[in-house]
Amino acid sequence: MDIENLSKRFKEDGYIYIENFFDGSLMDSYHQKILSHFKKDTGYKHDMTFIEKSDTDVIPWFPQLEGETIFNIVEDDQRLQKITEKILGSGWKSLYSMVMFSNKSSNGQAWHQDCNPENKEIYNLNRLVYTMDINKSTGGELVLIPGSHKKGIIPSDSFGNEIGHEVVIEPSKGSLAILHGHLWHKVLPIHDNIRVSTNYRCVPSGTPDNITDICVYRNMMYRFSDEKILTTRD
Ligand SMILES: O=C(O)CCC(=O)C(=O)O
Ligand SMILES: [Fe+2]
Repeated sequence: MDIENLSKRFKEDGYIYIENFFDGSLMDSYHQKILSHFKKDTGYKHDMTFIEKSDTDVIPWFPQLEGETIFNIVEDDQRLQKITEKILGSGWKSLYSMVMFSNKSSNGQAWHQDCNPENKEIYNLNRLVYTMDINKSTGGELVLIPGSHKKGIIPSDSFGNEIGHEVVIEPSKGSLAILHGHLWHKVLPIHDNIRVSTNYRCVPSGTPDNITDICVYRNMMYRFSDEKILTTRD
């Protein structure tokens, strides 16, 4: 693993994507845990206004907070820690792991930034782990605009559909995607299977823990903690 090159690419593009990073049988164990959790609990955790306005169809689950220790294995992976340290510098810290579950035929996630890009130095990192193959036939591909983490707030709807050069990623089982929290990204609609991804979020030293409380969409800024639309954008 060429850490220098990976971190250079991250600085330029705002993301890195590596296939076959994690062991397939570990991914299978994760996937089984995730499926059995959501068999019991597929109720929505977000309120309906959010789902409608944000066009985001995701049910979160925080397995480590519920004592699912198998999810520590990715967290403790030395290679992952090395890349993270290279990108974020010393003193970075993990926030939590969050599984994101989407039902079949659901909308995916609209264009967004995970946190407010107002201050370039204050951001979170998404470390996404894929426990299943996601591709054109399953739907749910990850779409992003390379370099957009340096471009400030994502254009509002009135700007039109072309907001930059899109890269479509079809994450395979065992792959790792690392995304800067200011990167413009979305998840395409899901076809006839469920979709799962697991996000090990972390932050540079000195970043507030609630950094991702405010999410930026093309039509609004939204605060999760009190389910409030902070600004409507047109
Ligand atoms: O599930 C994915 O592929 C990306 C989800 C996402 O937008 C995020 O974790 O910030
Ligand atoms: Fe995101």
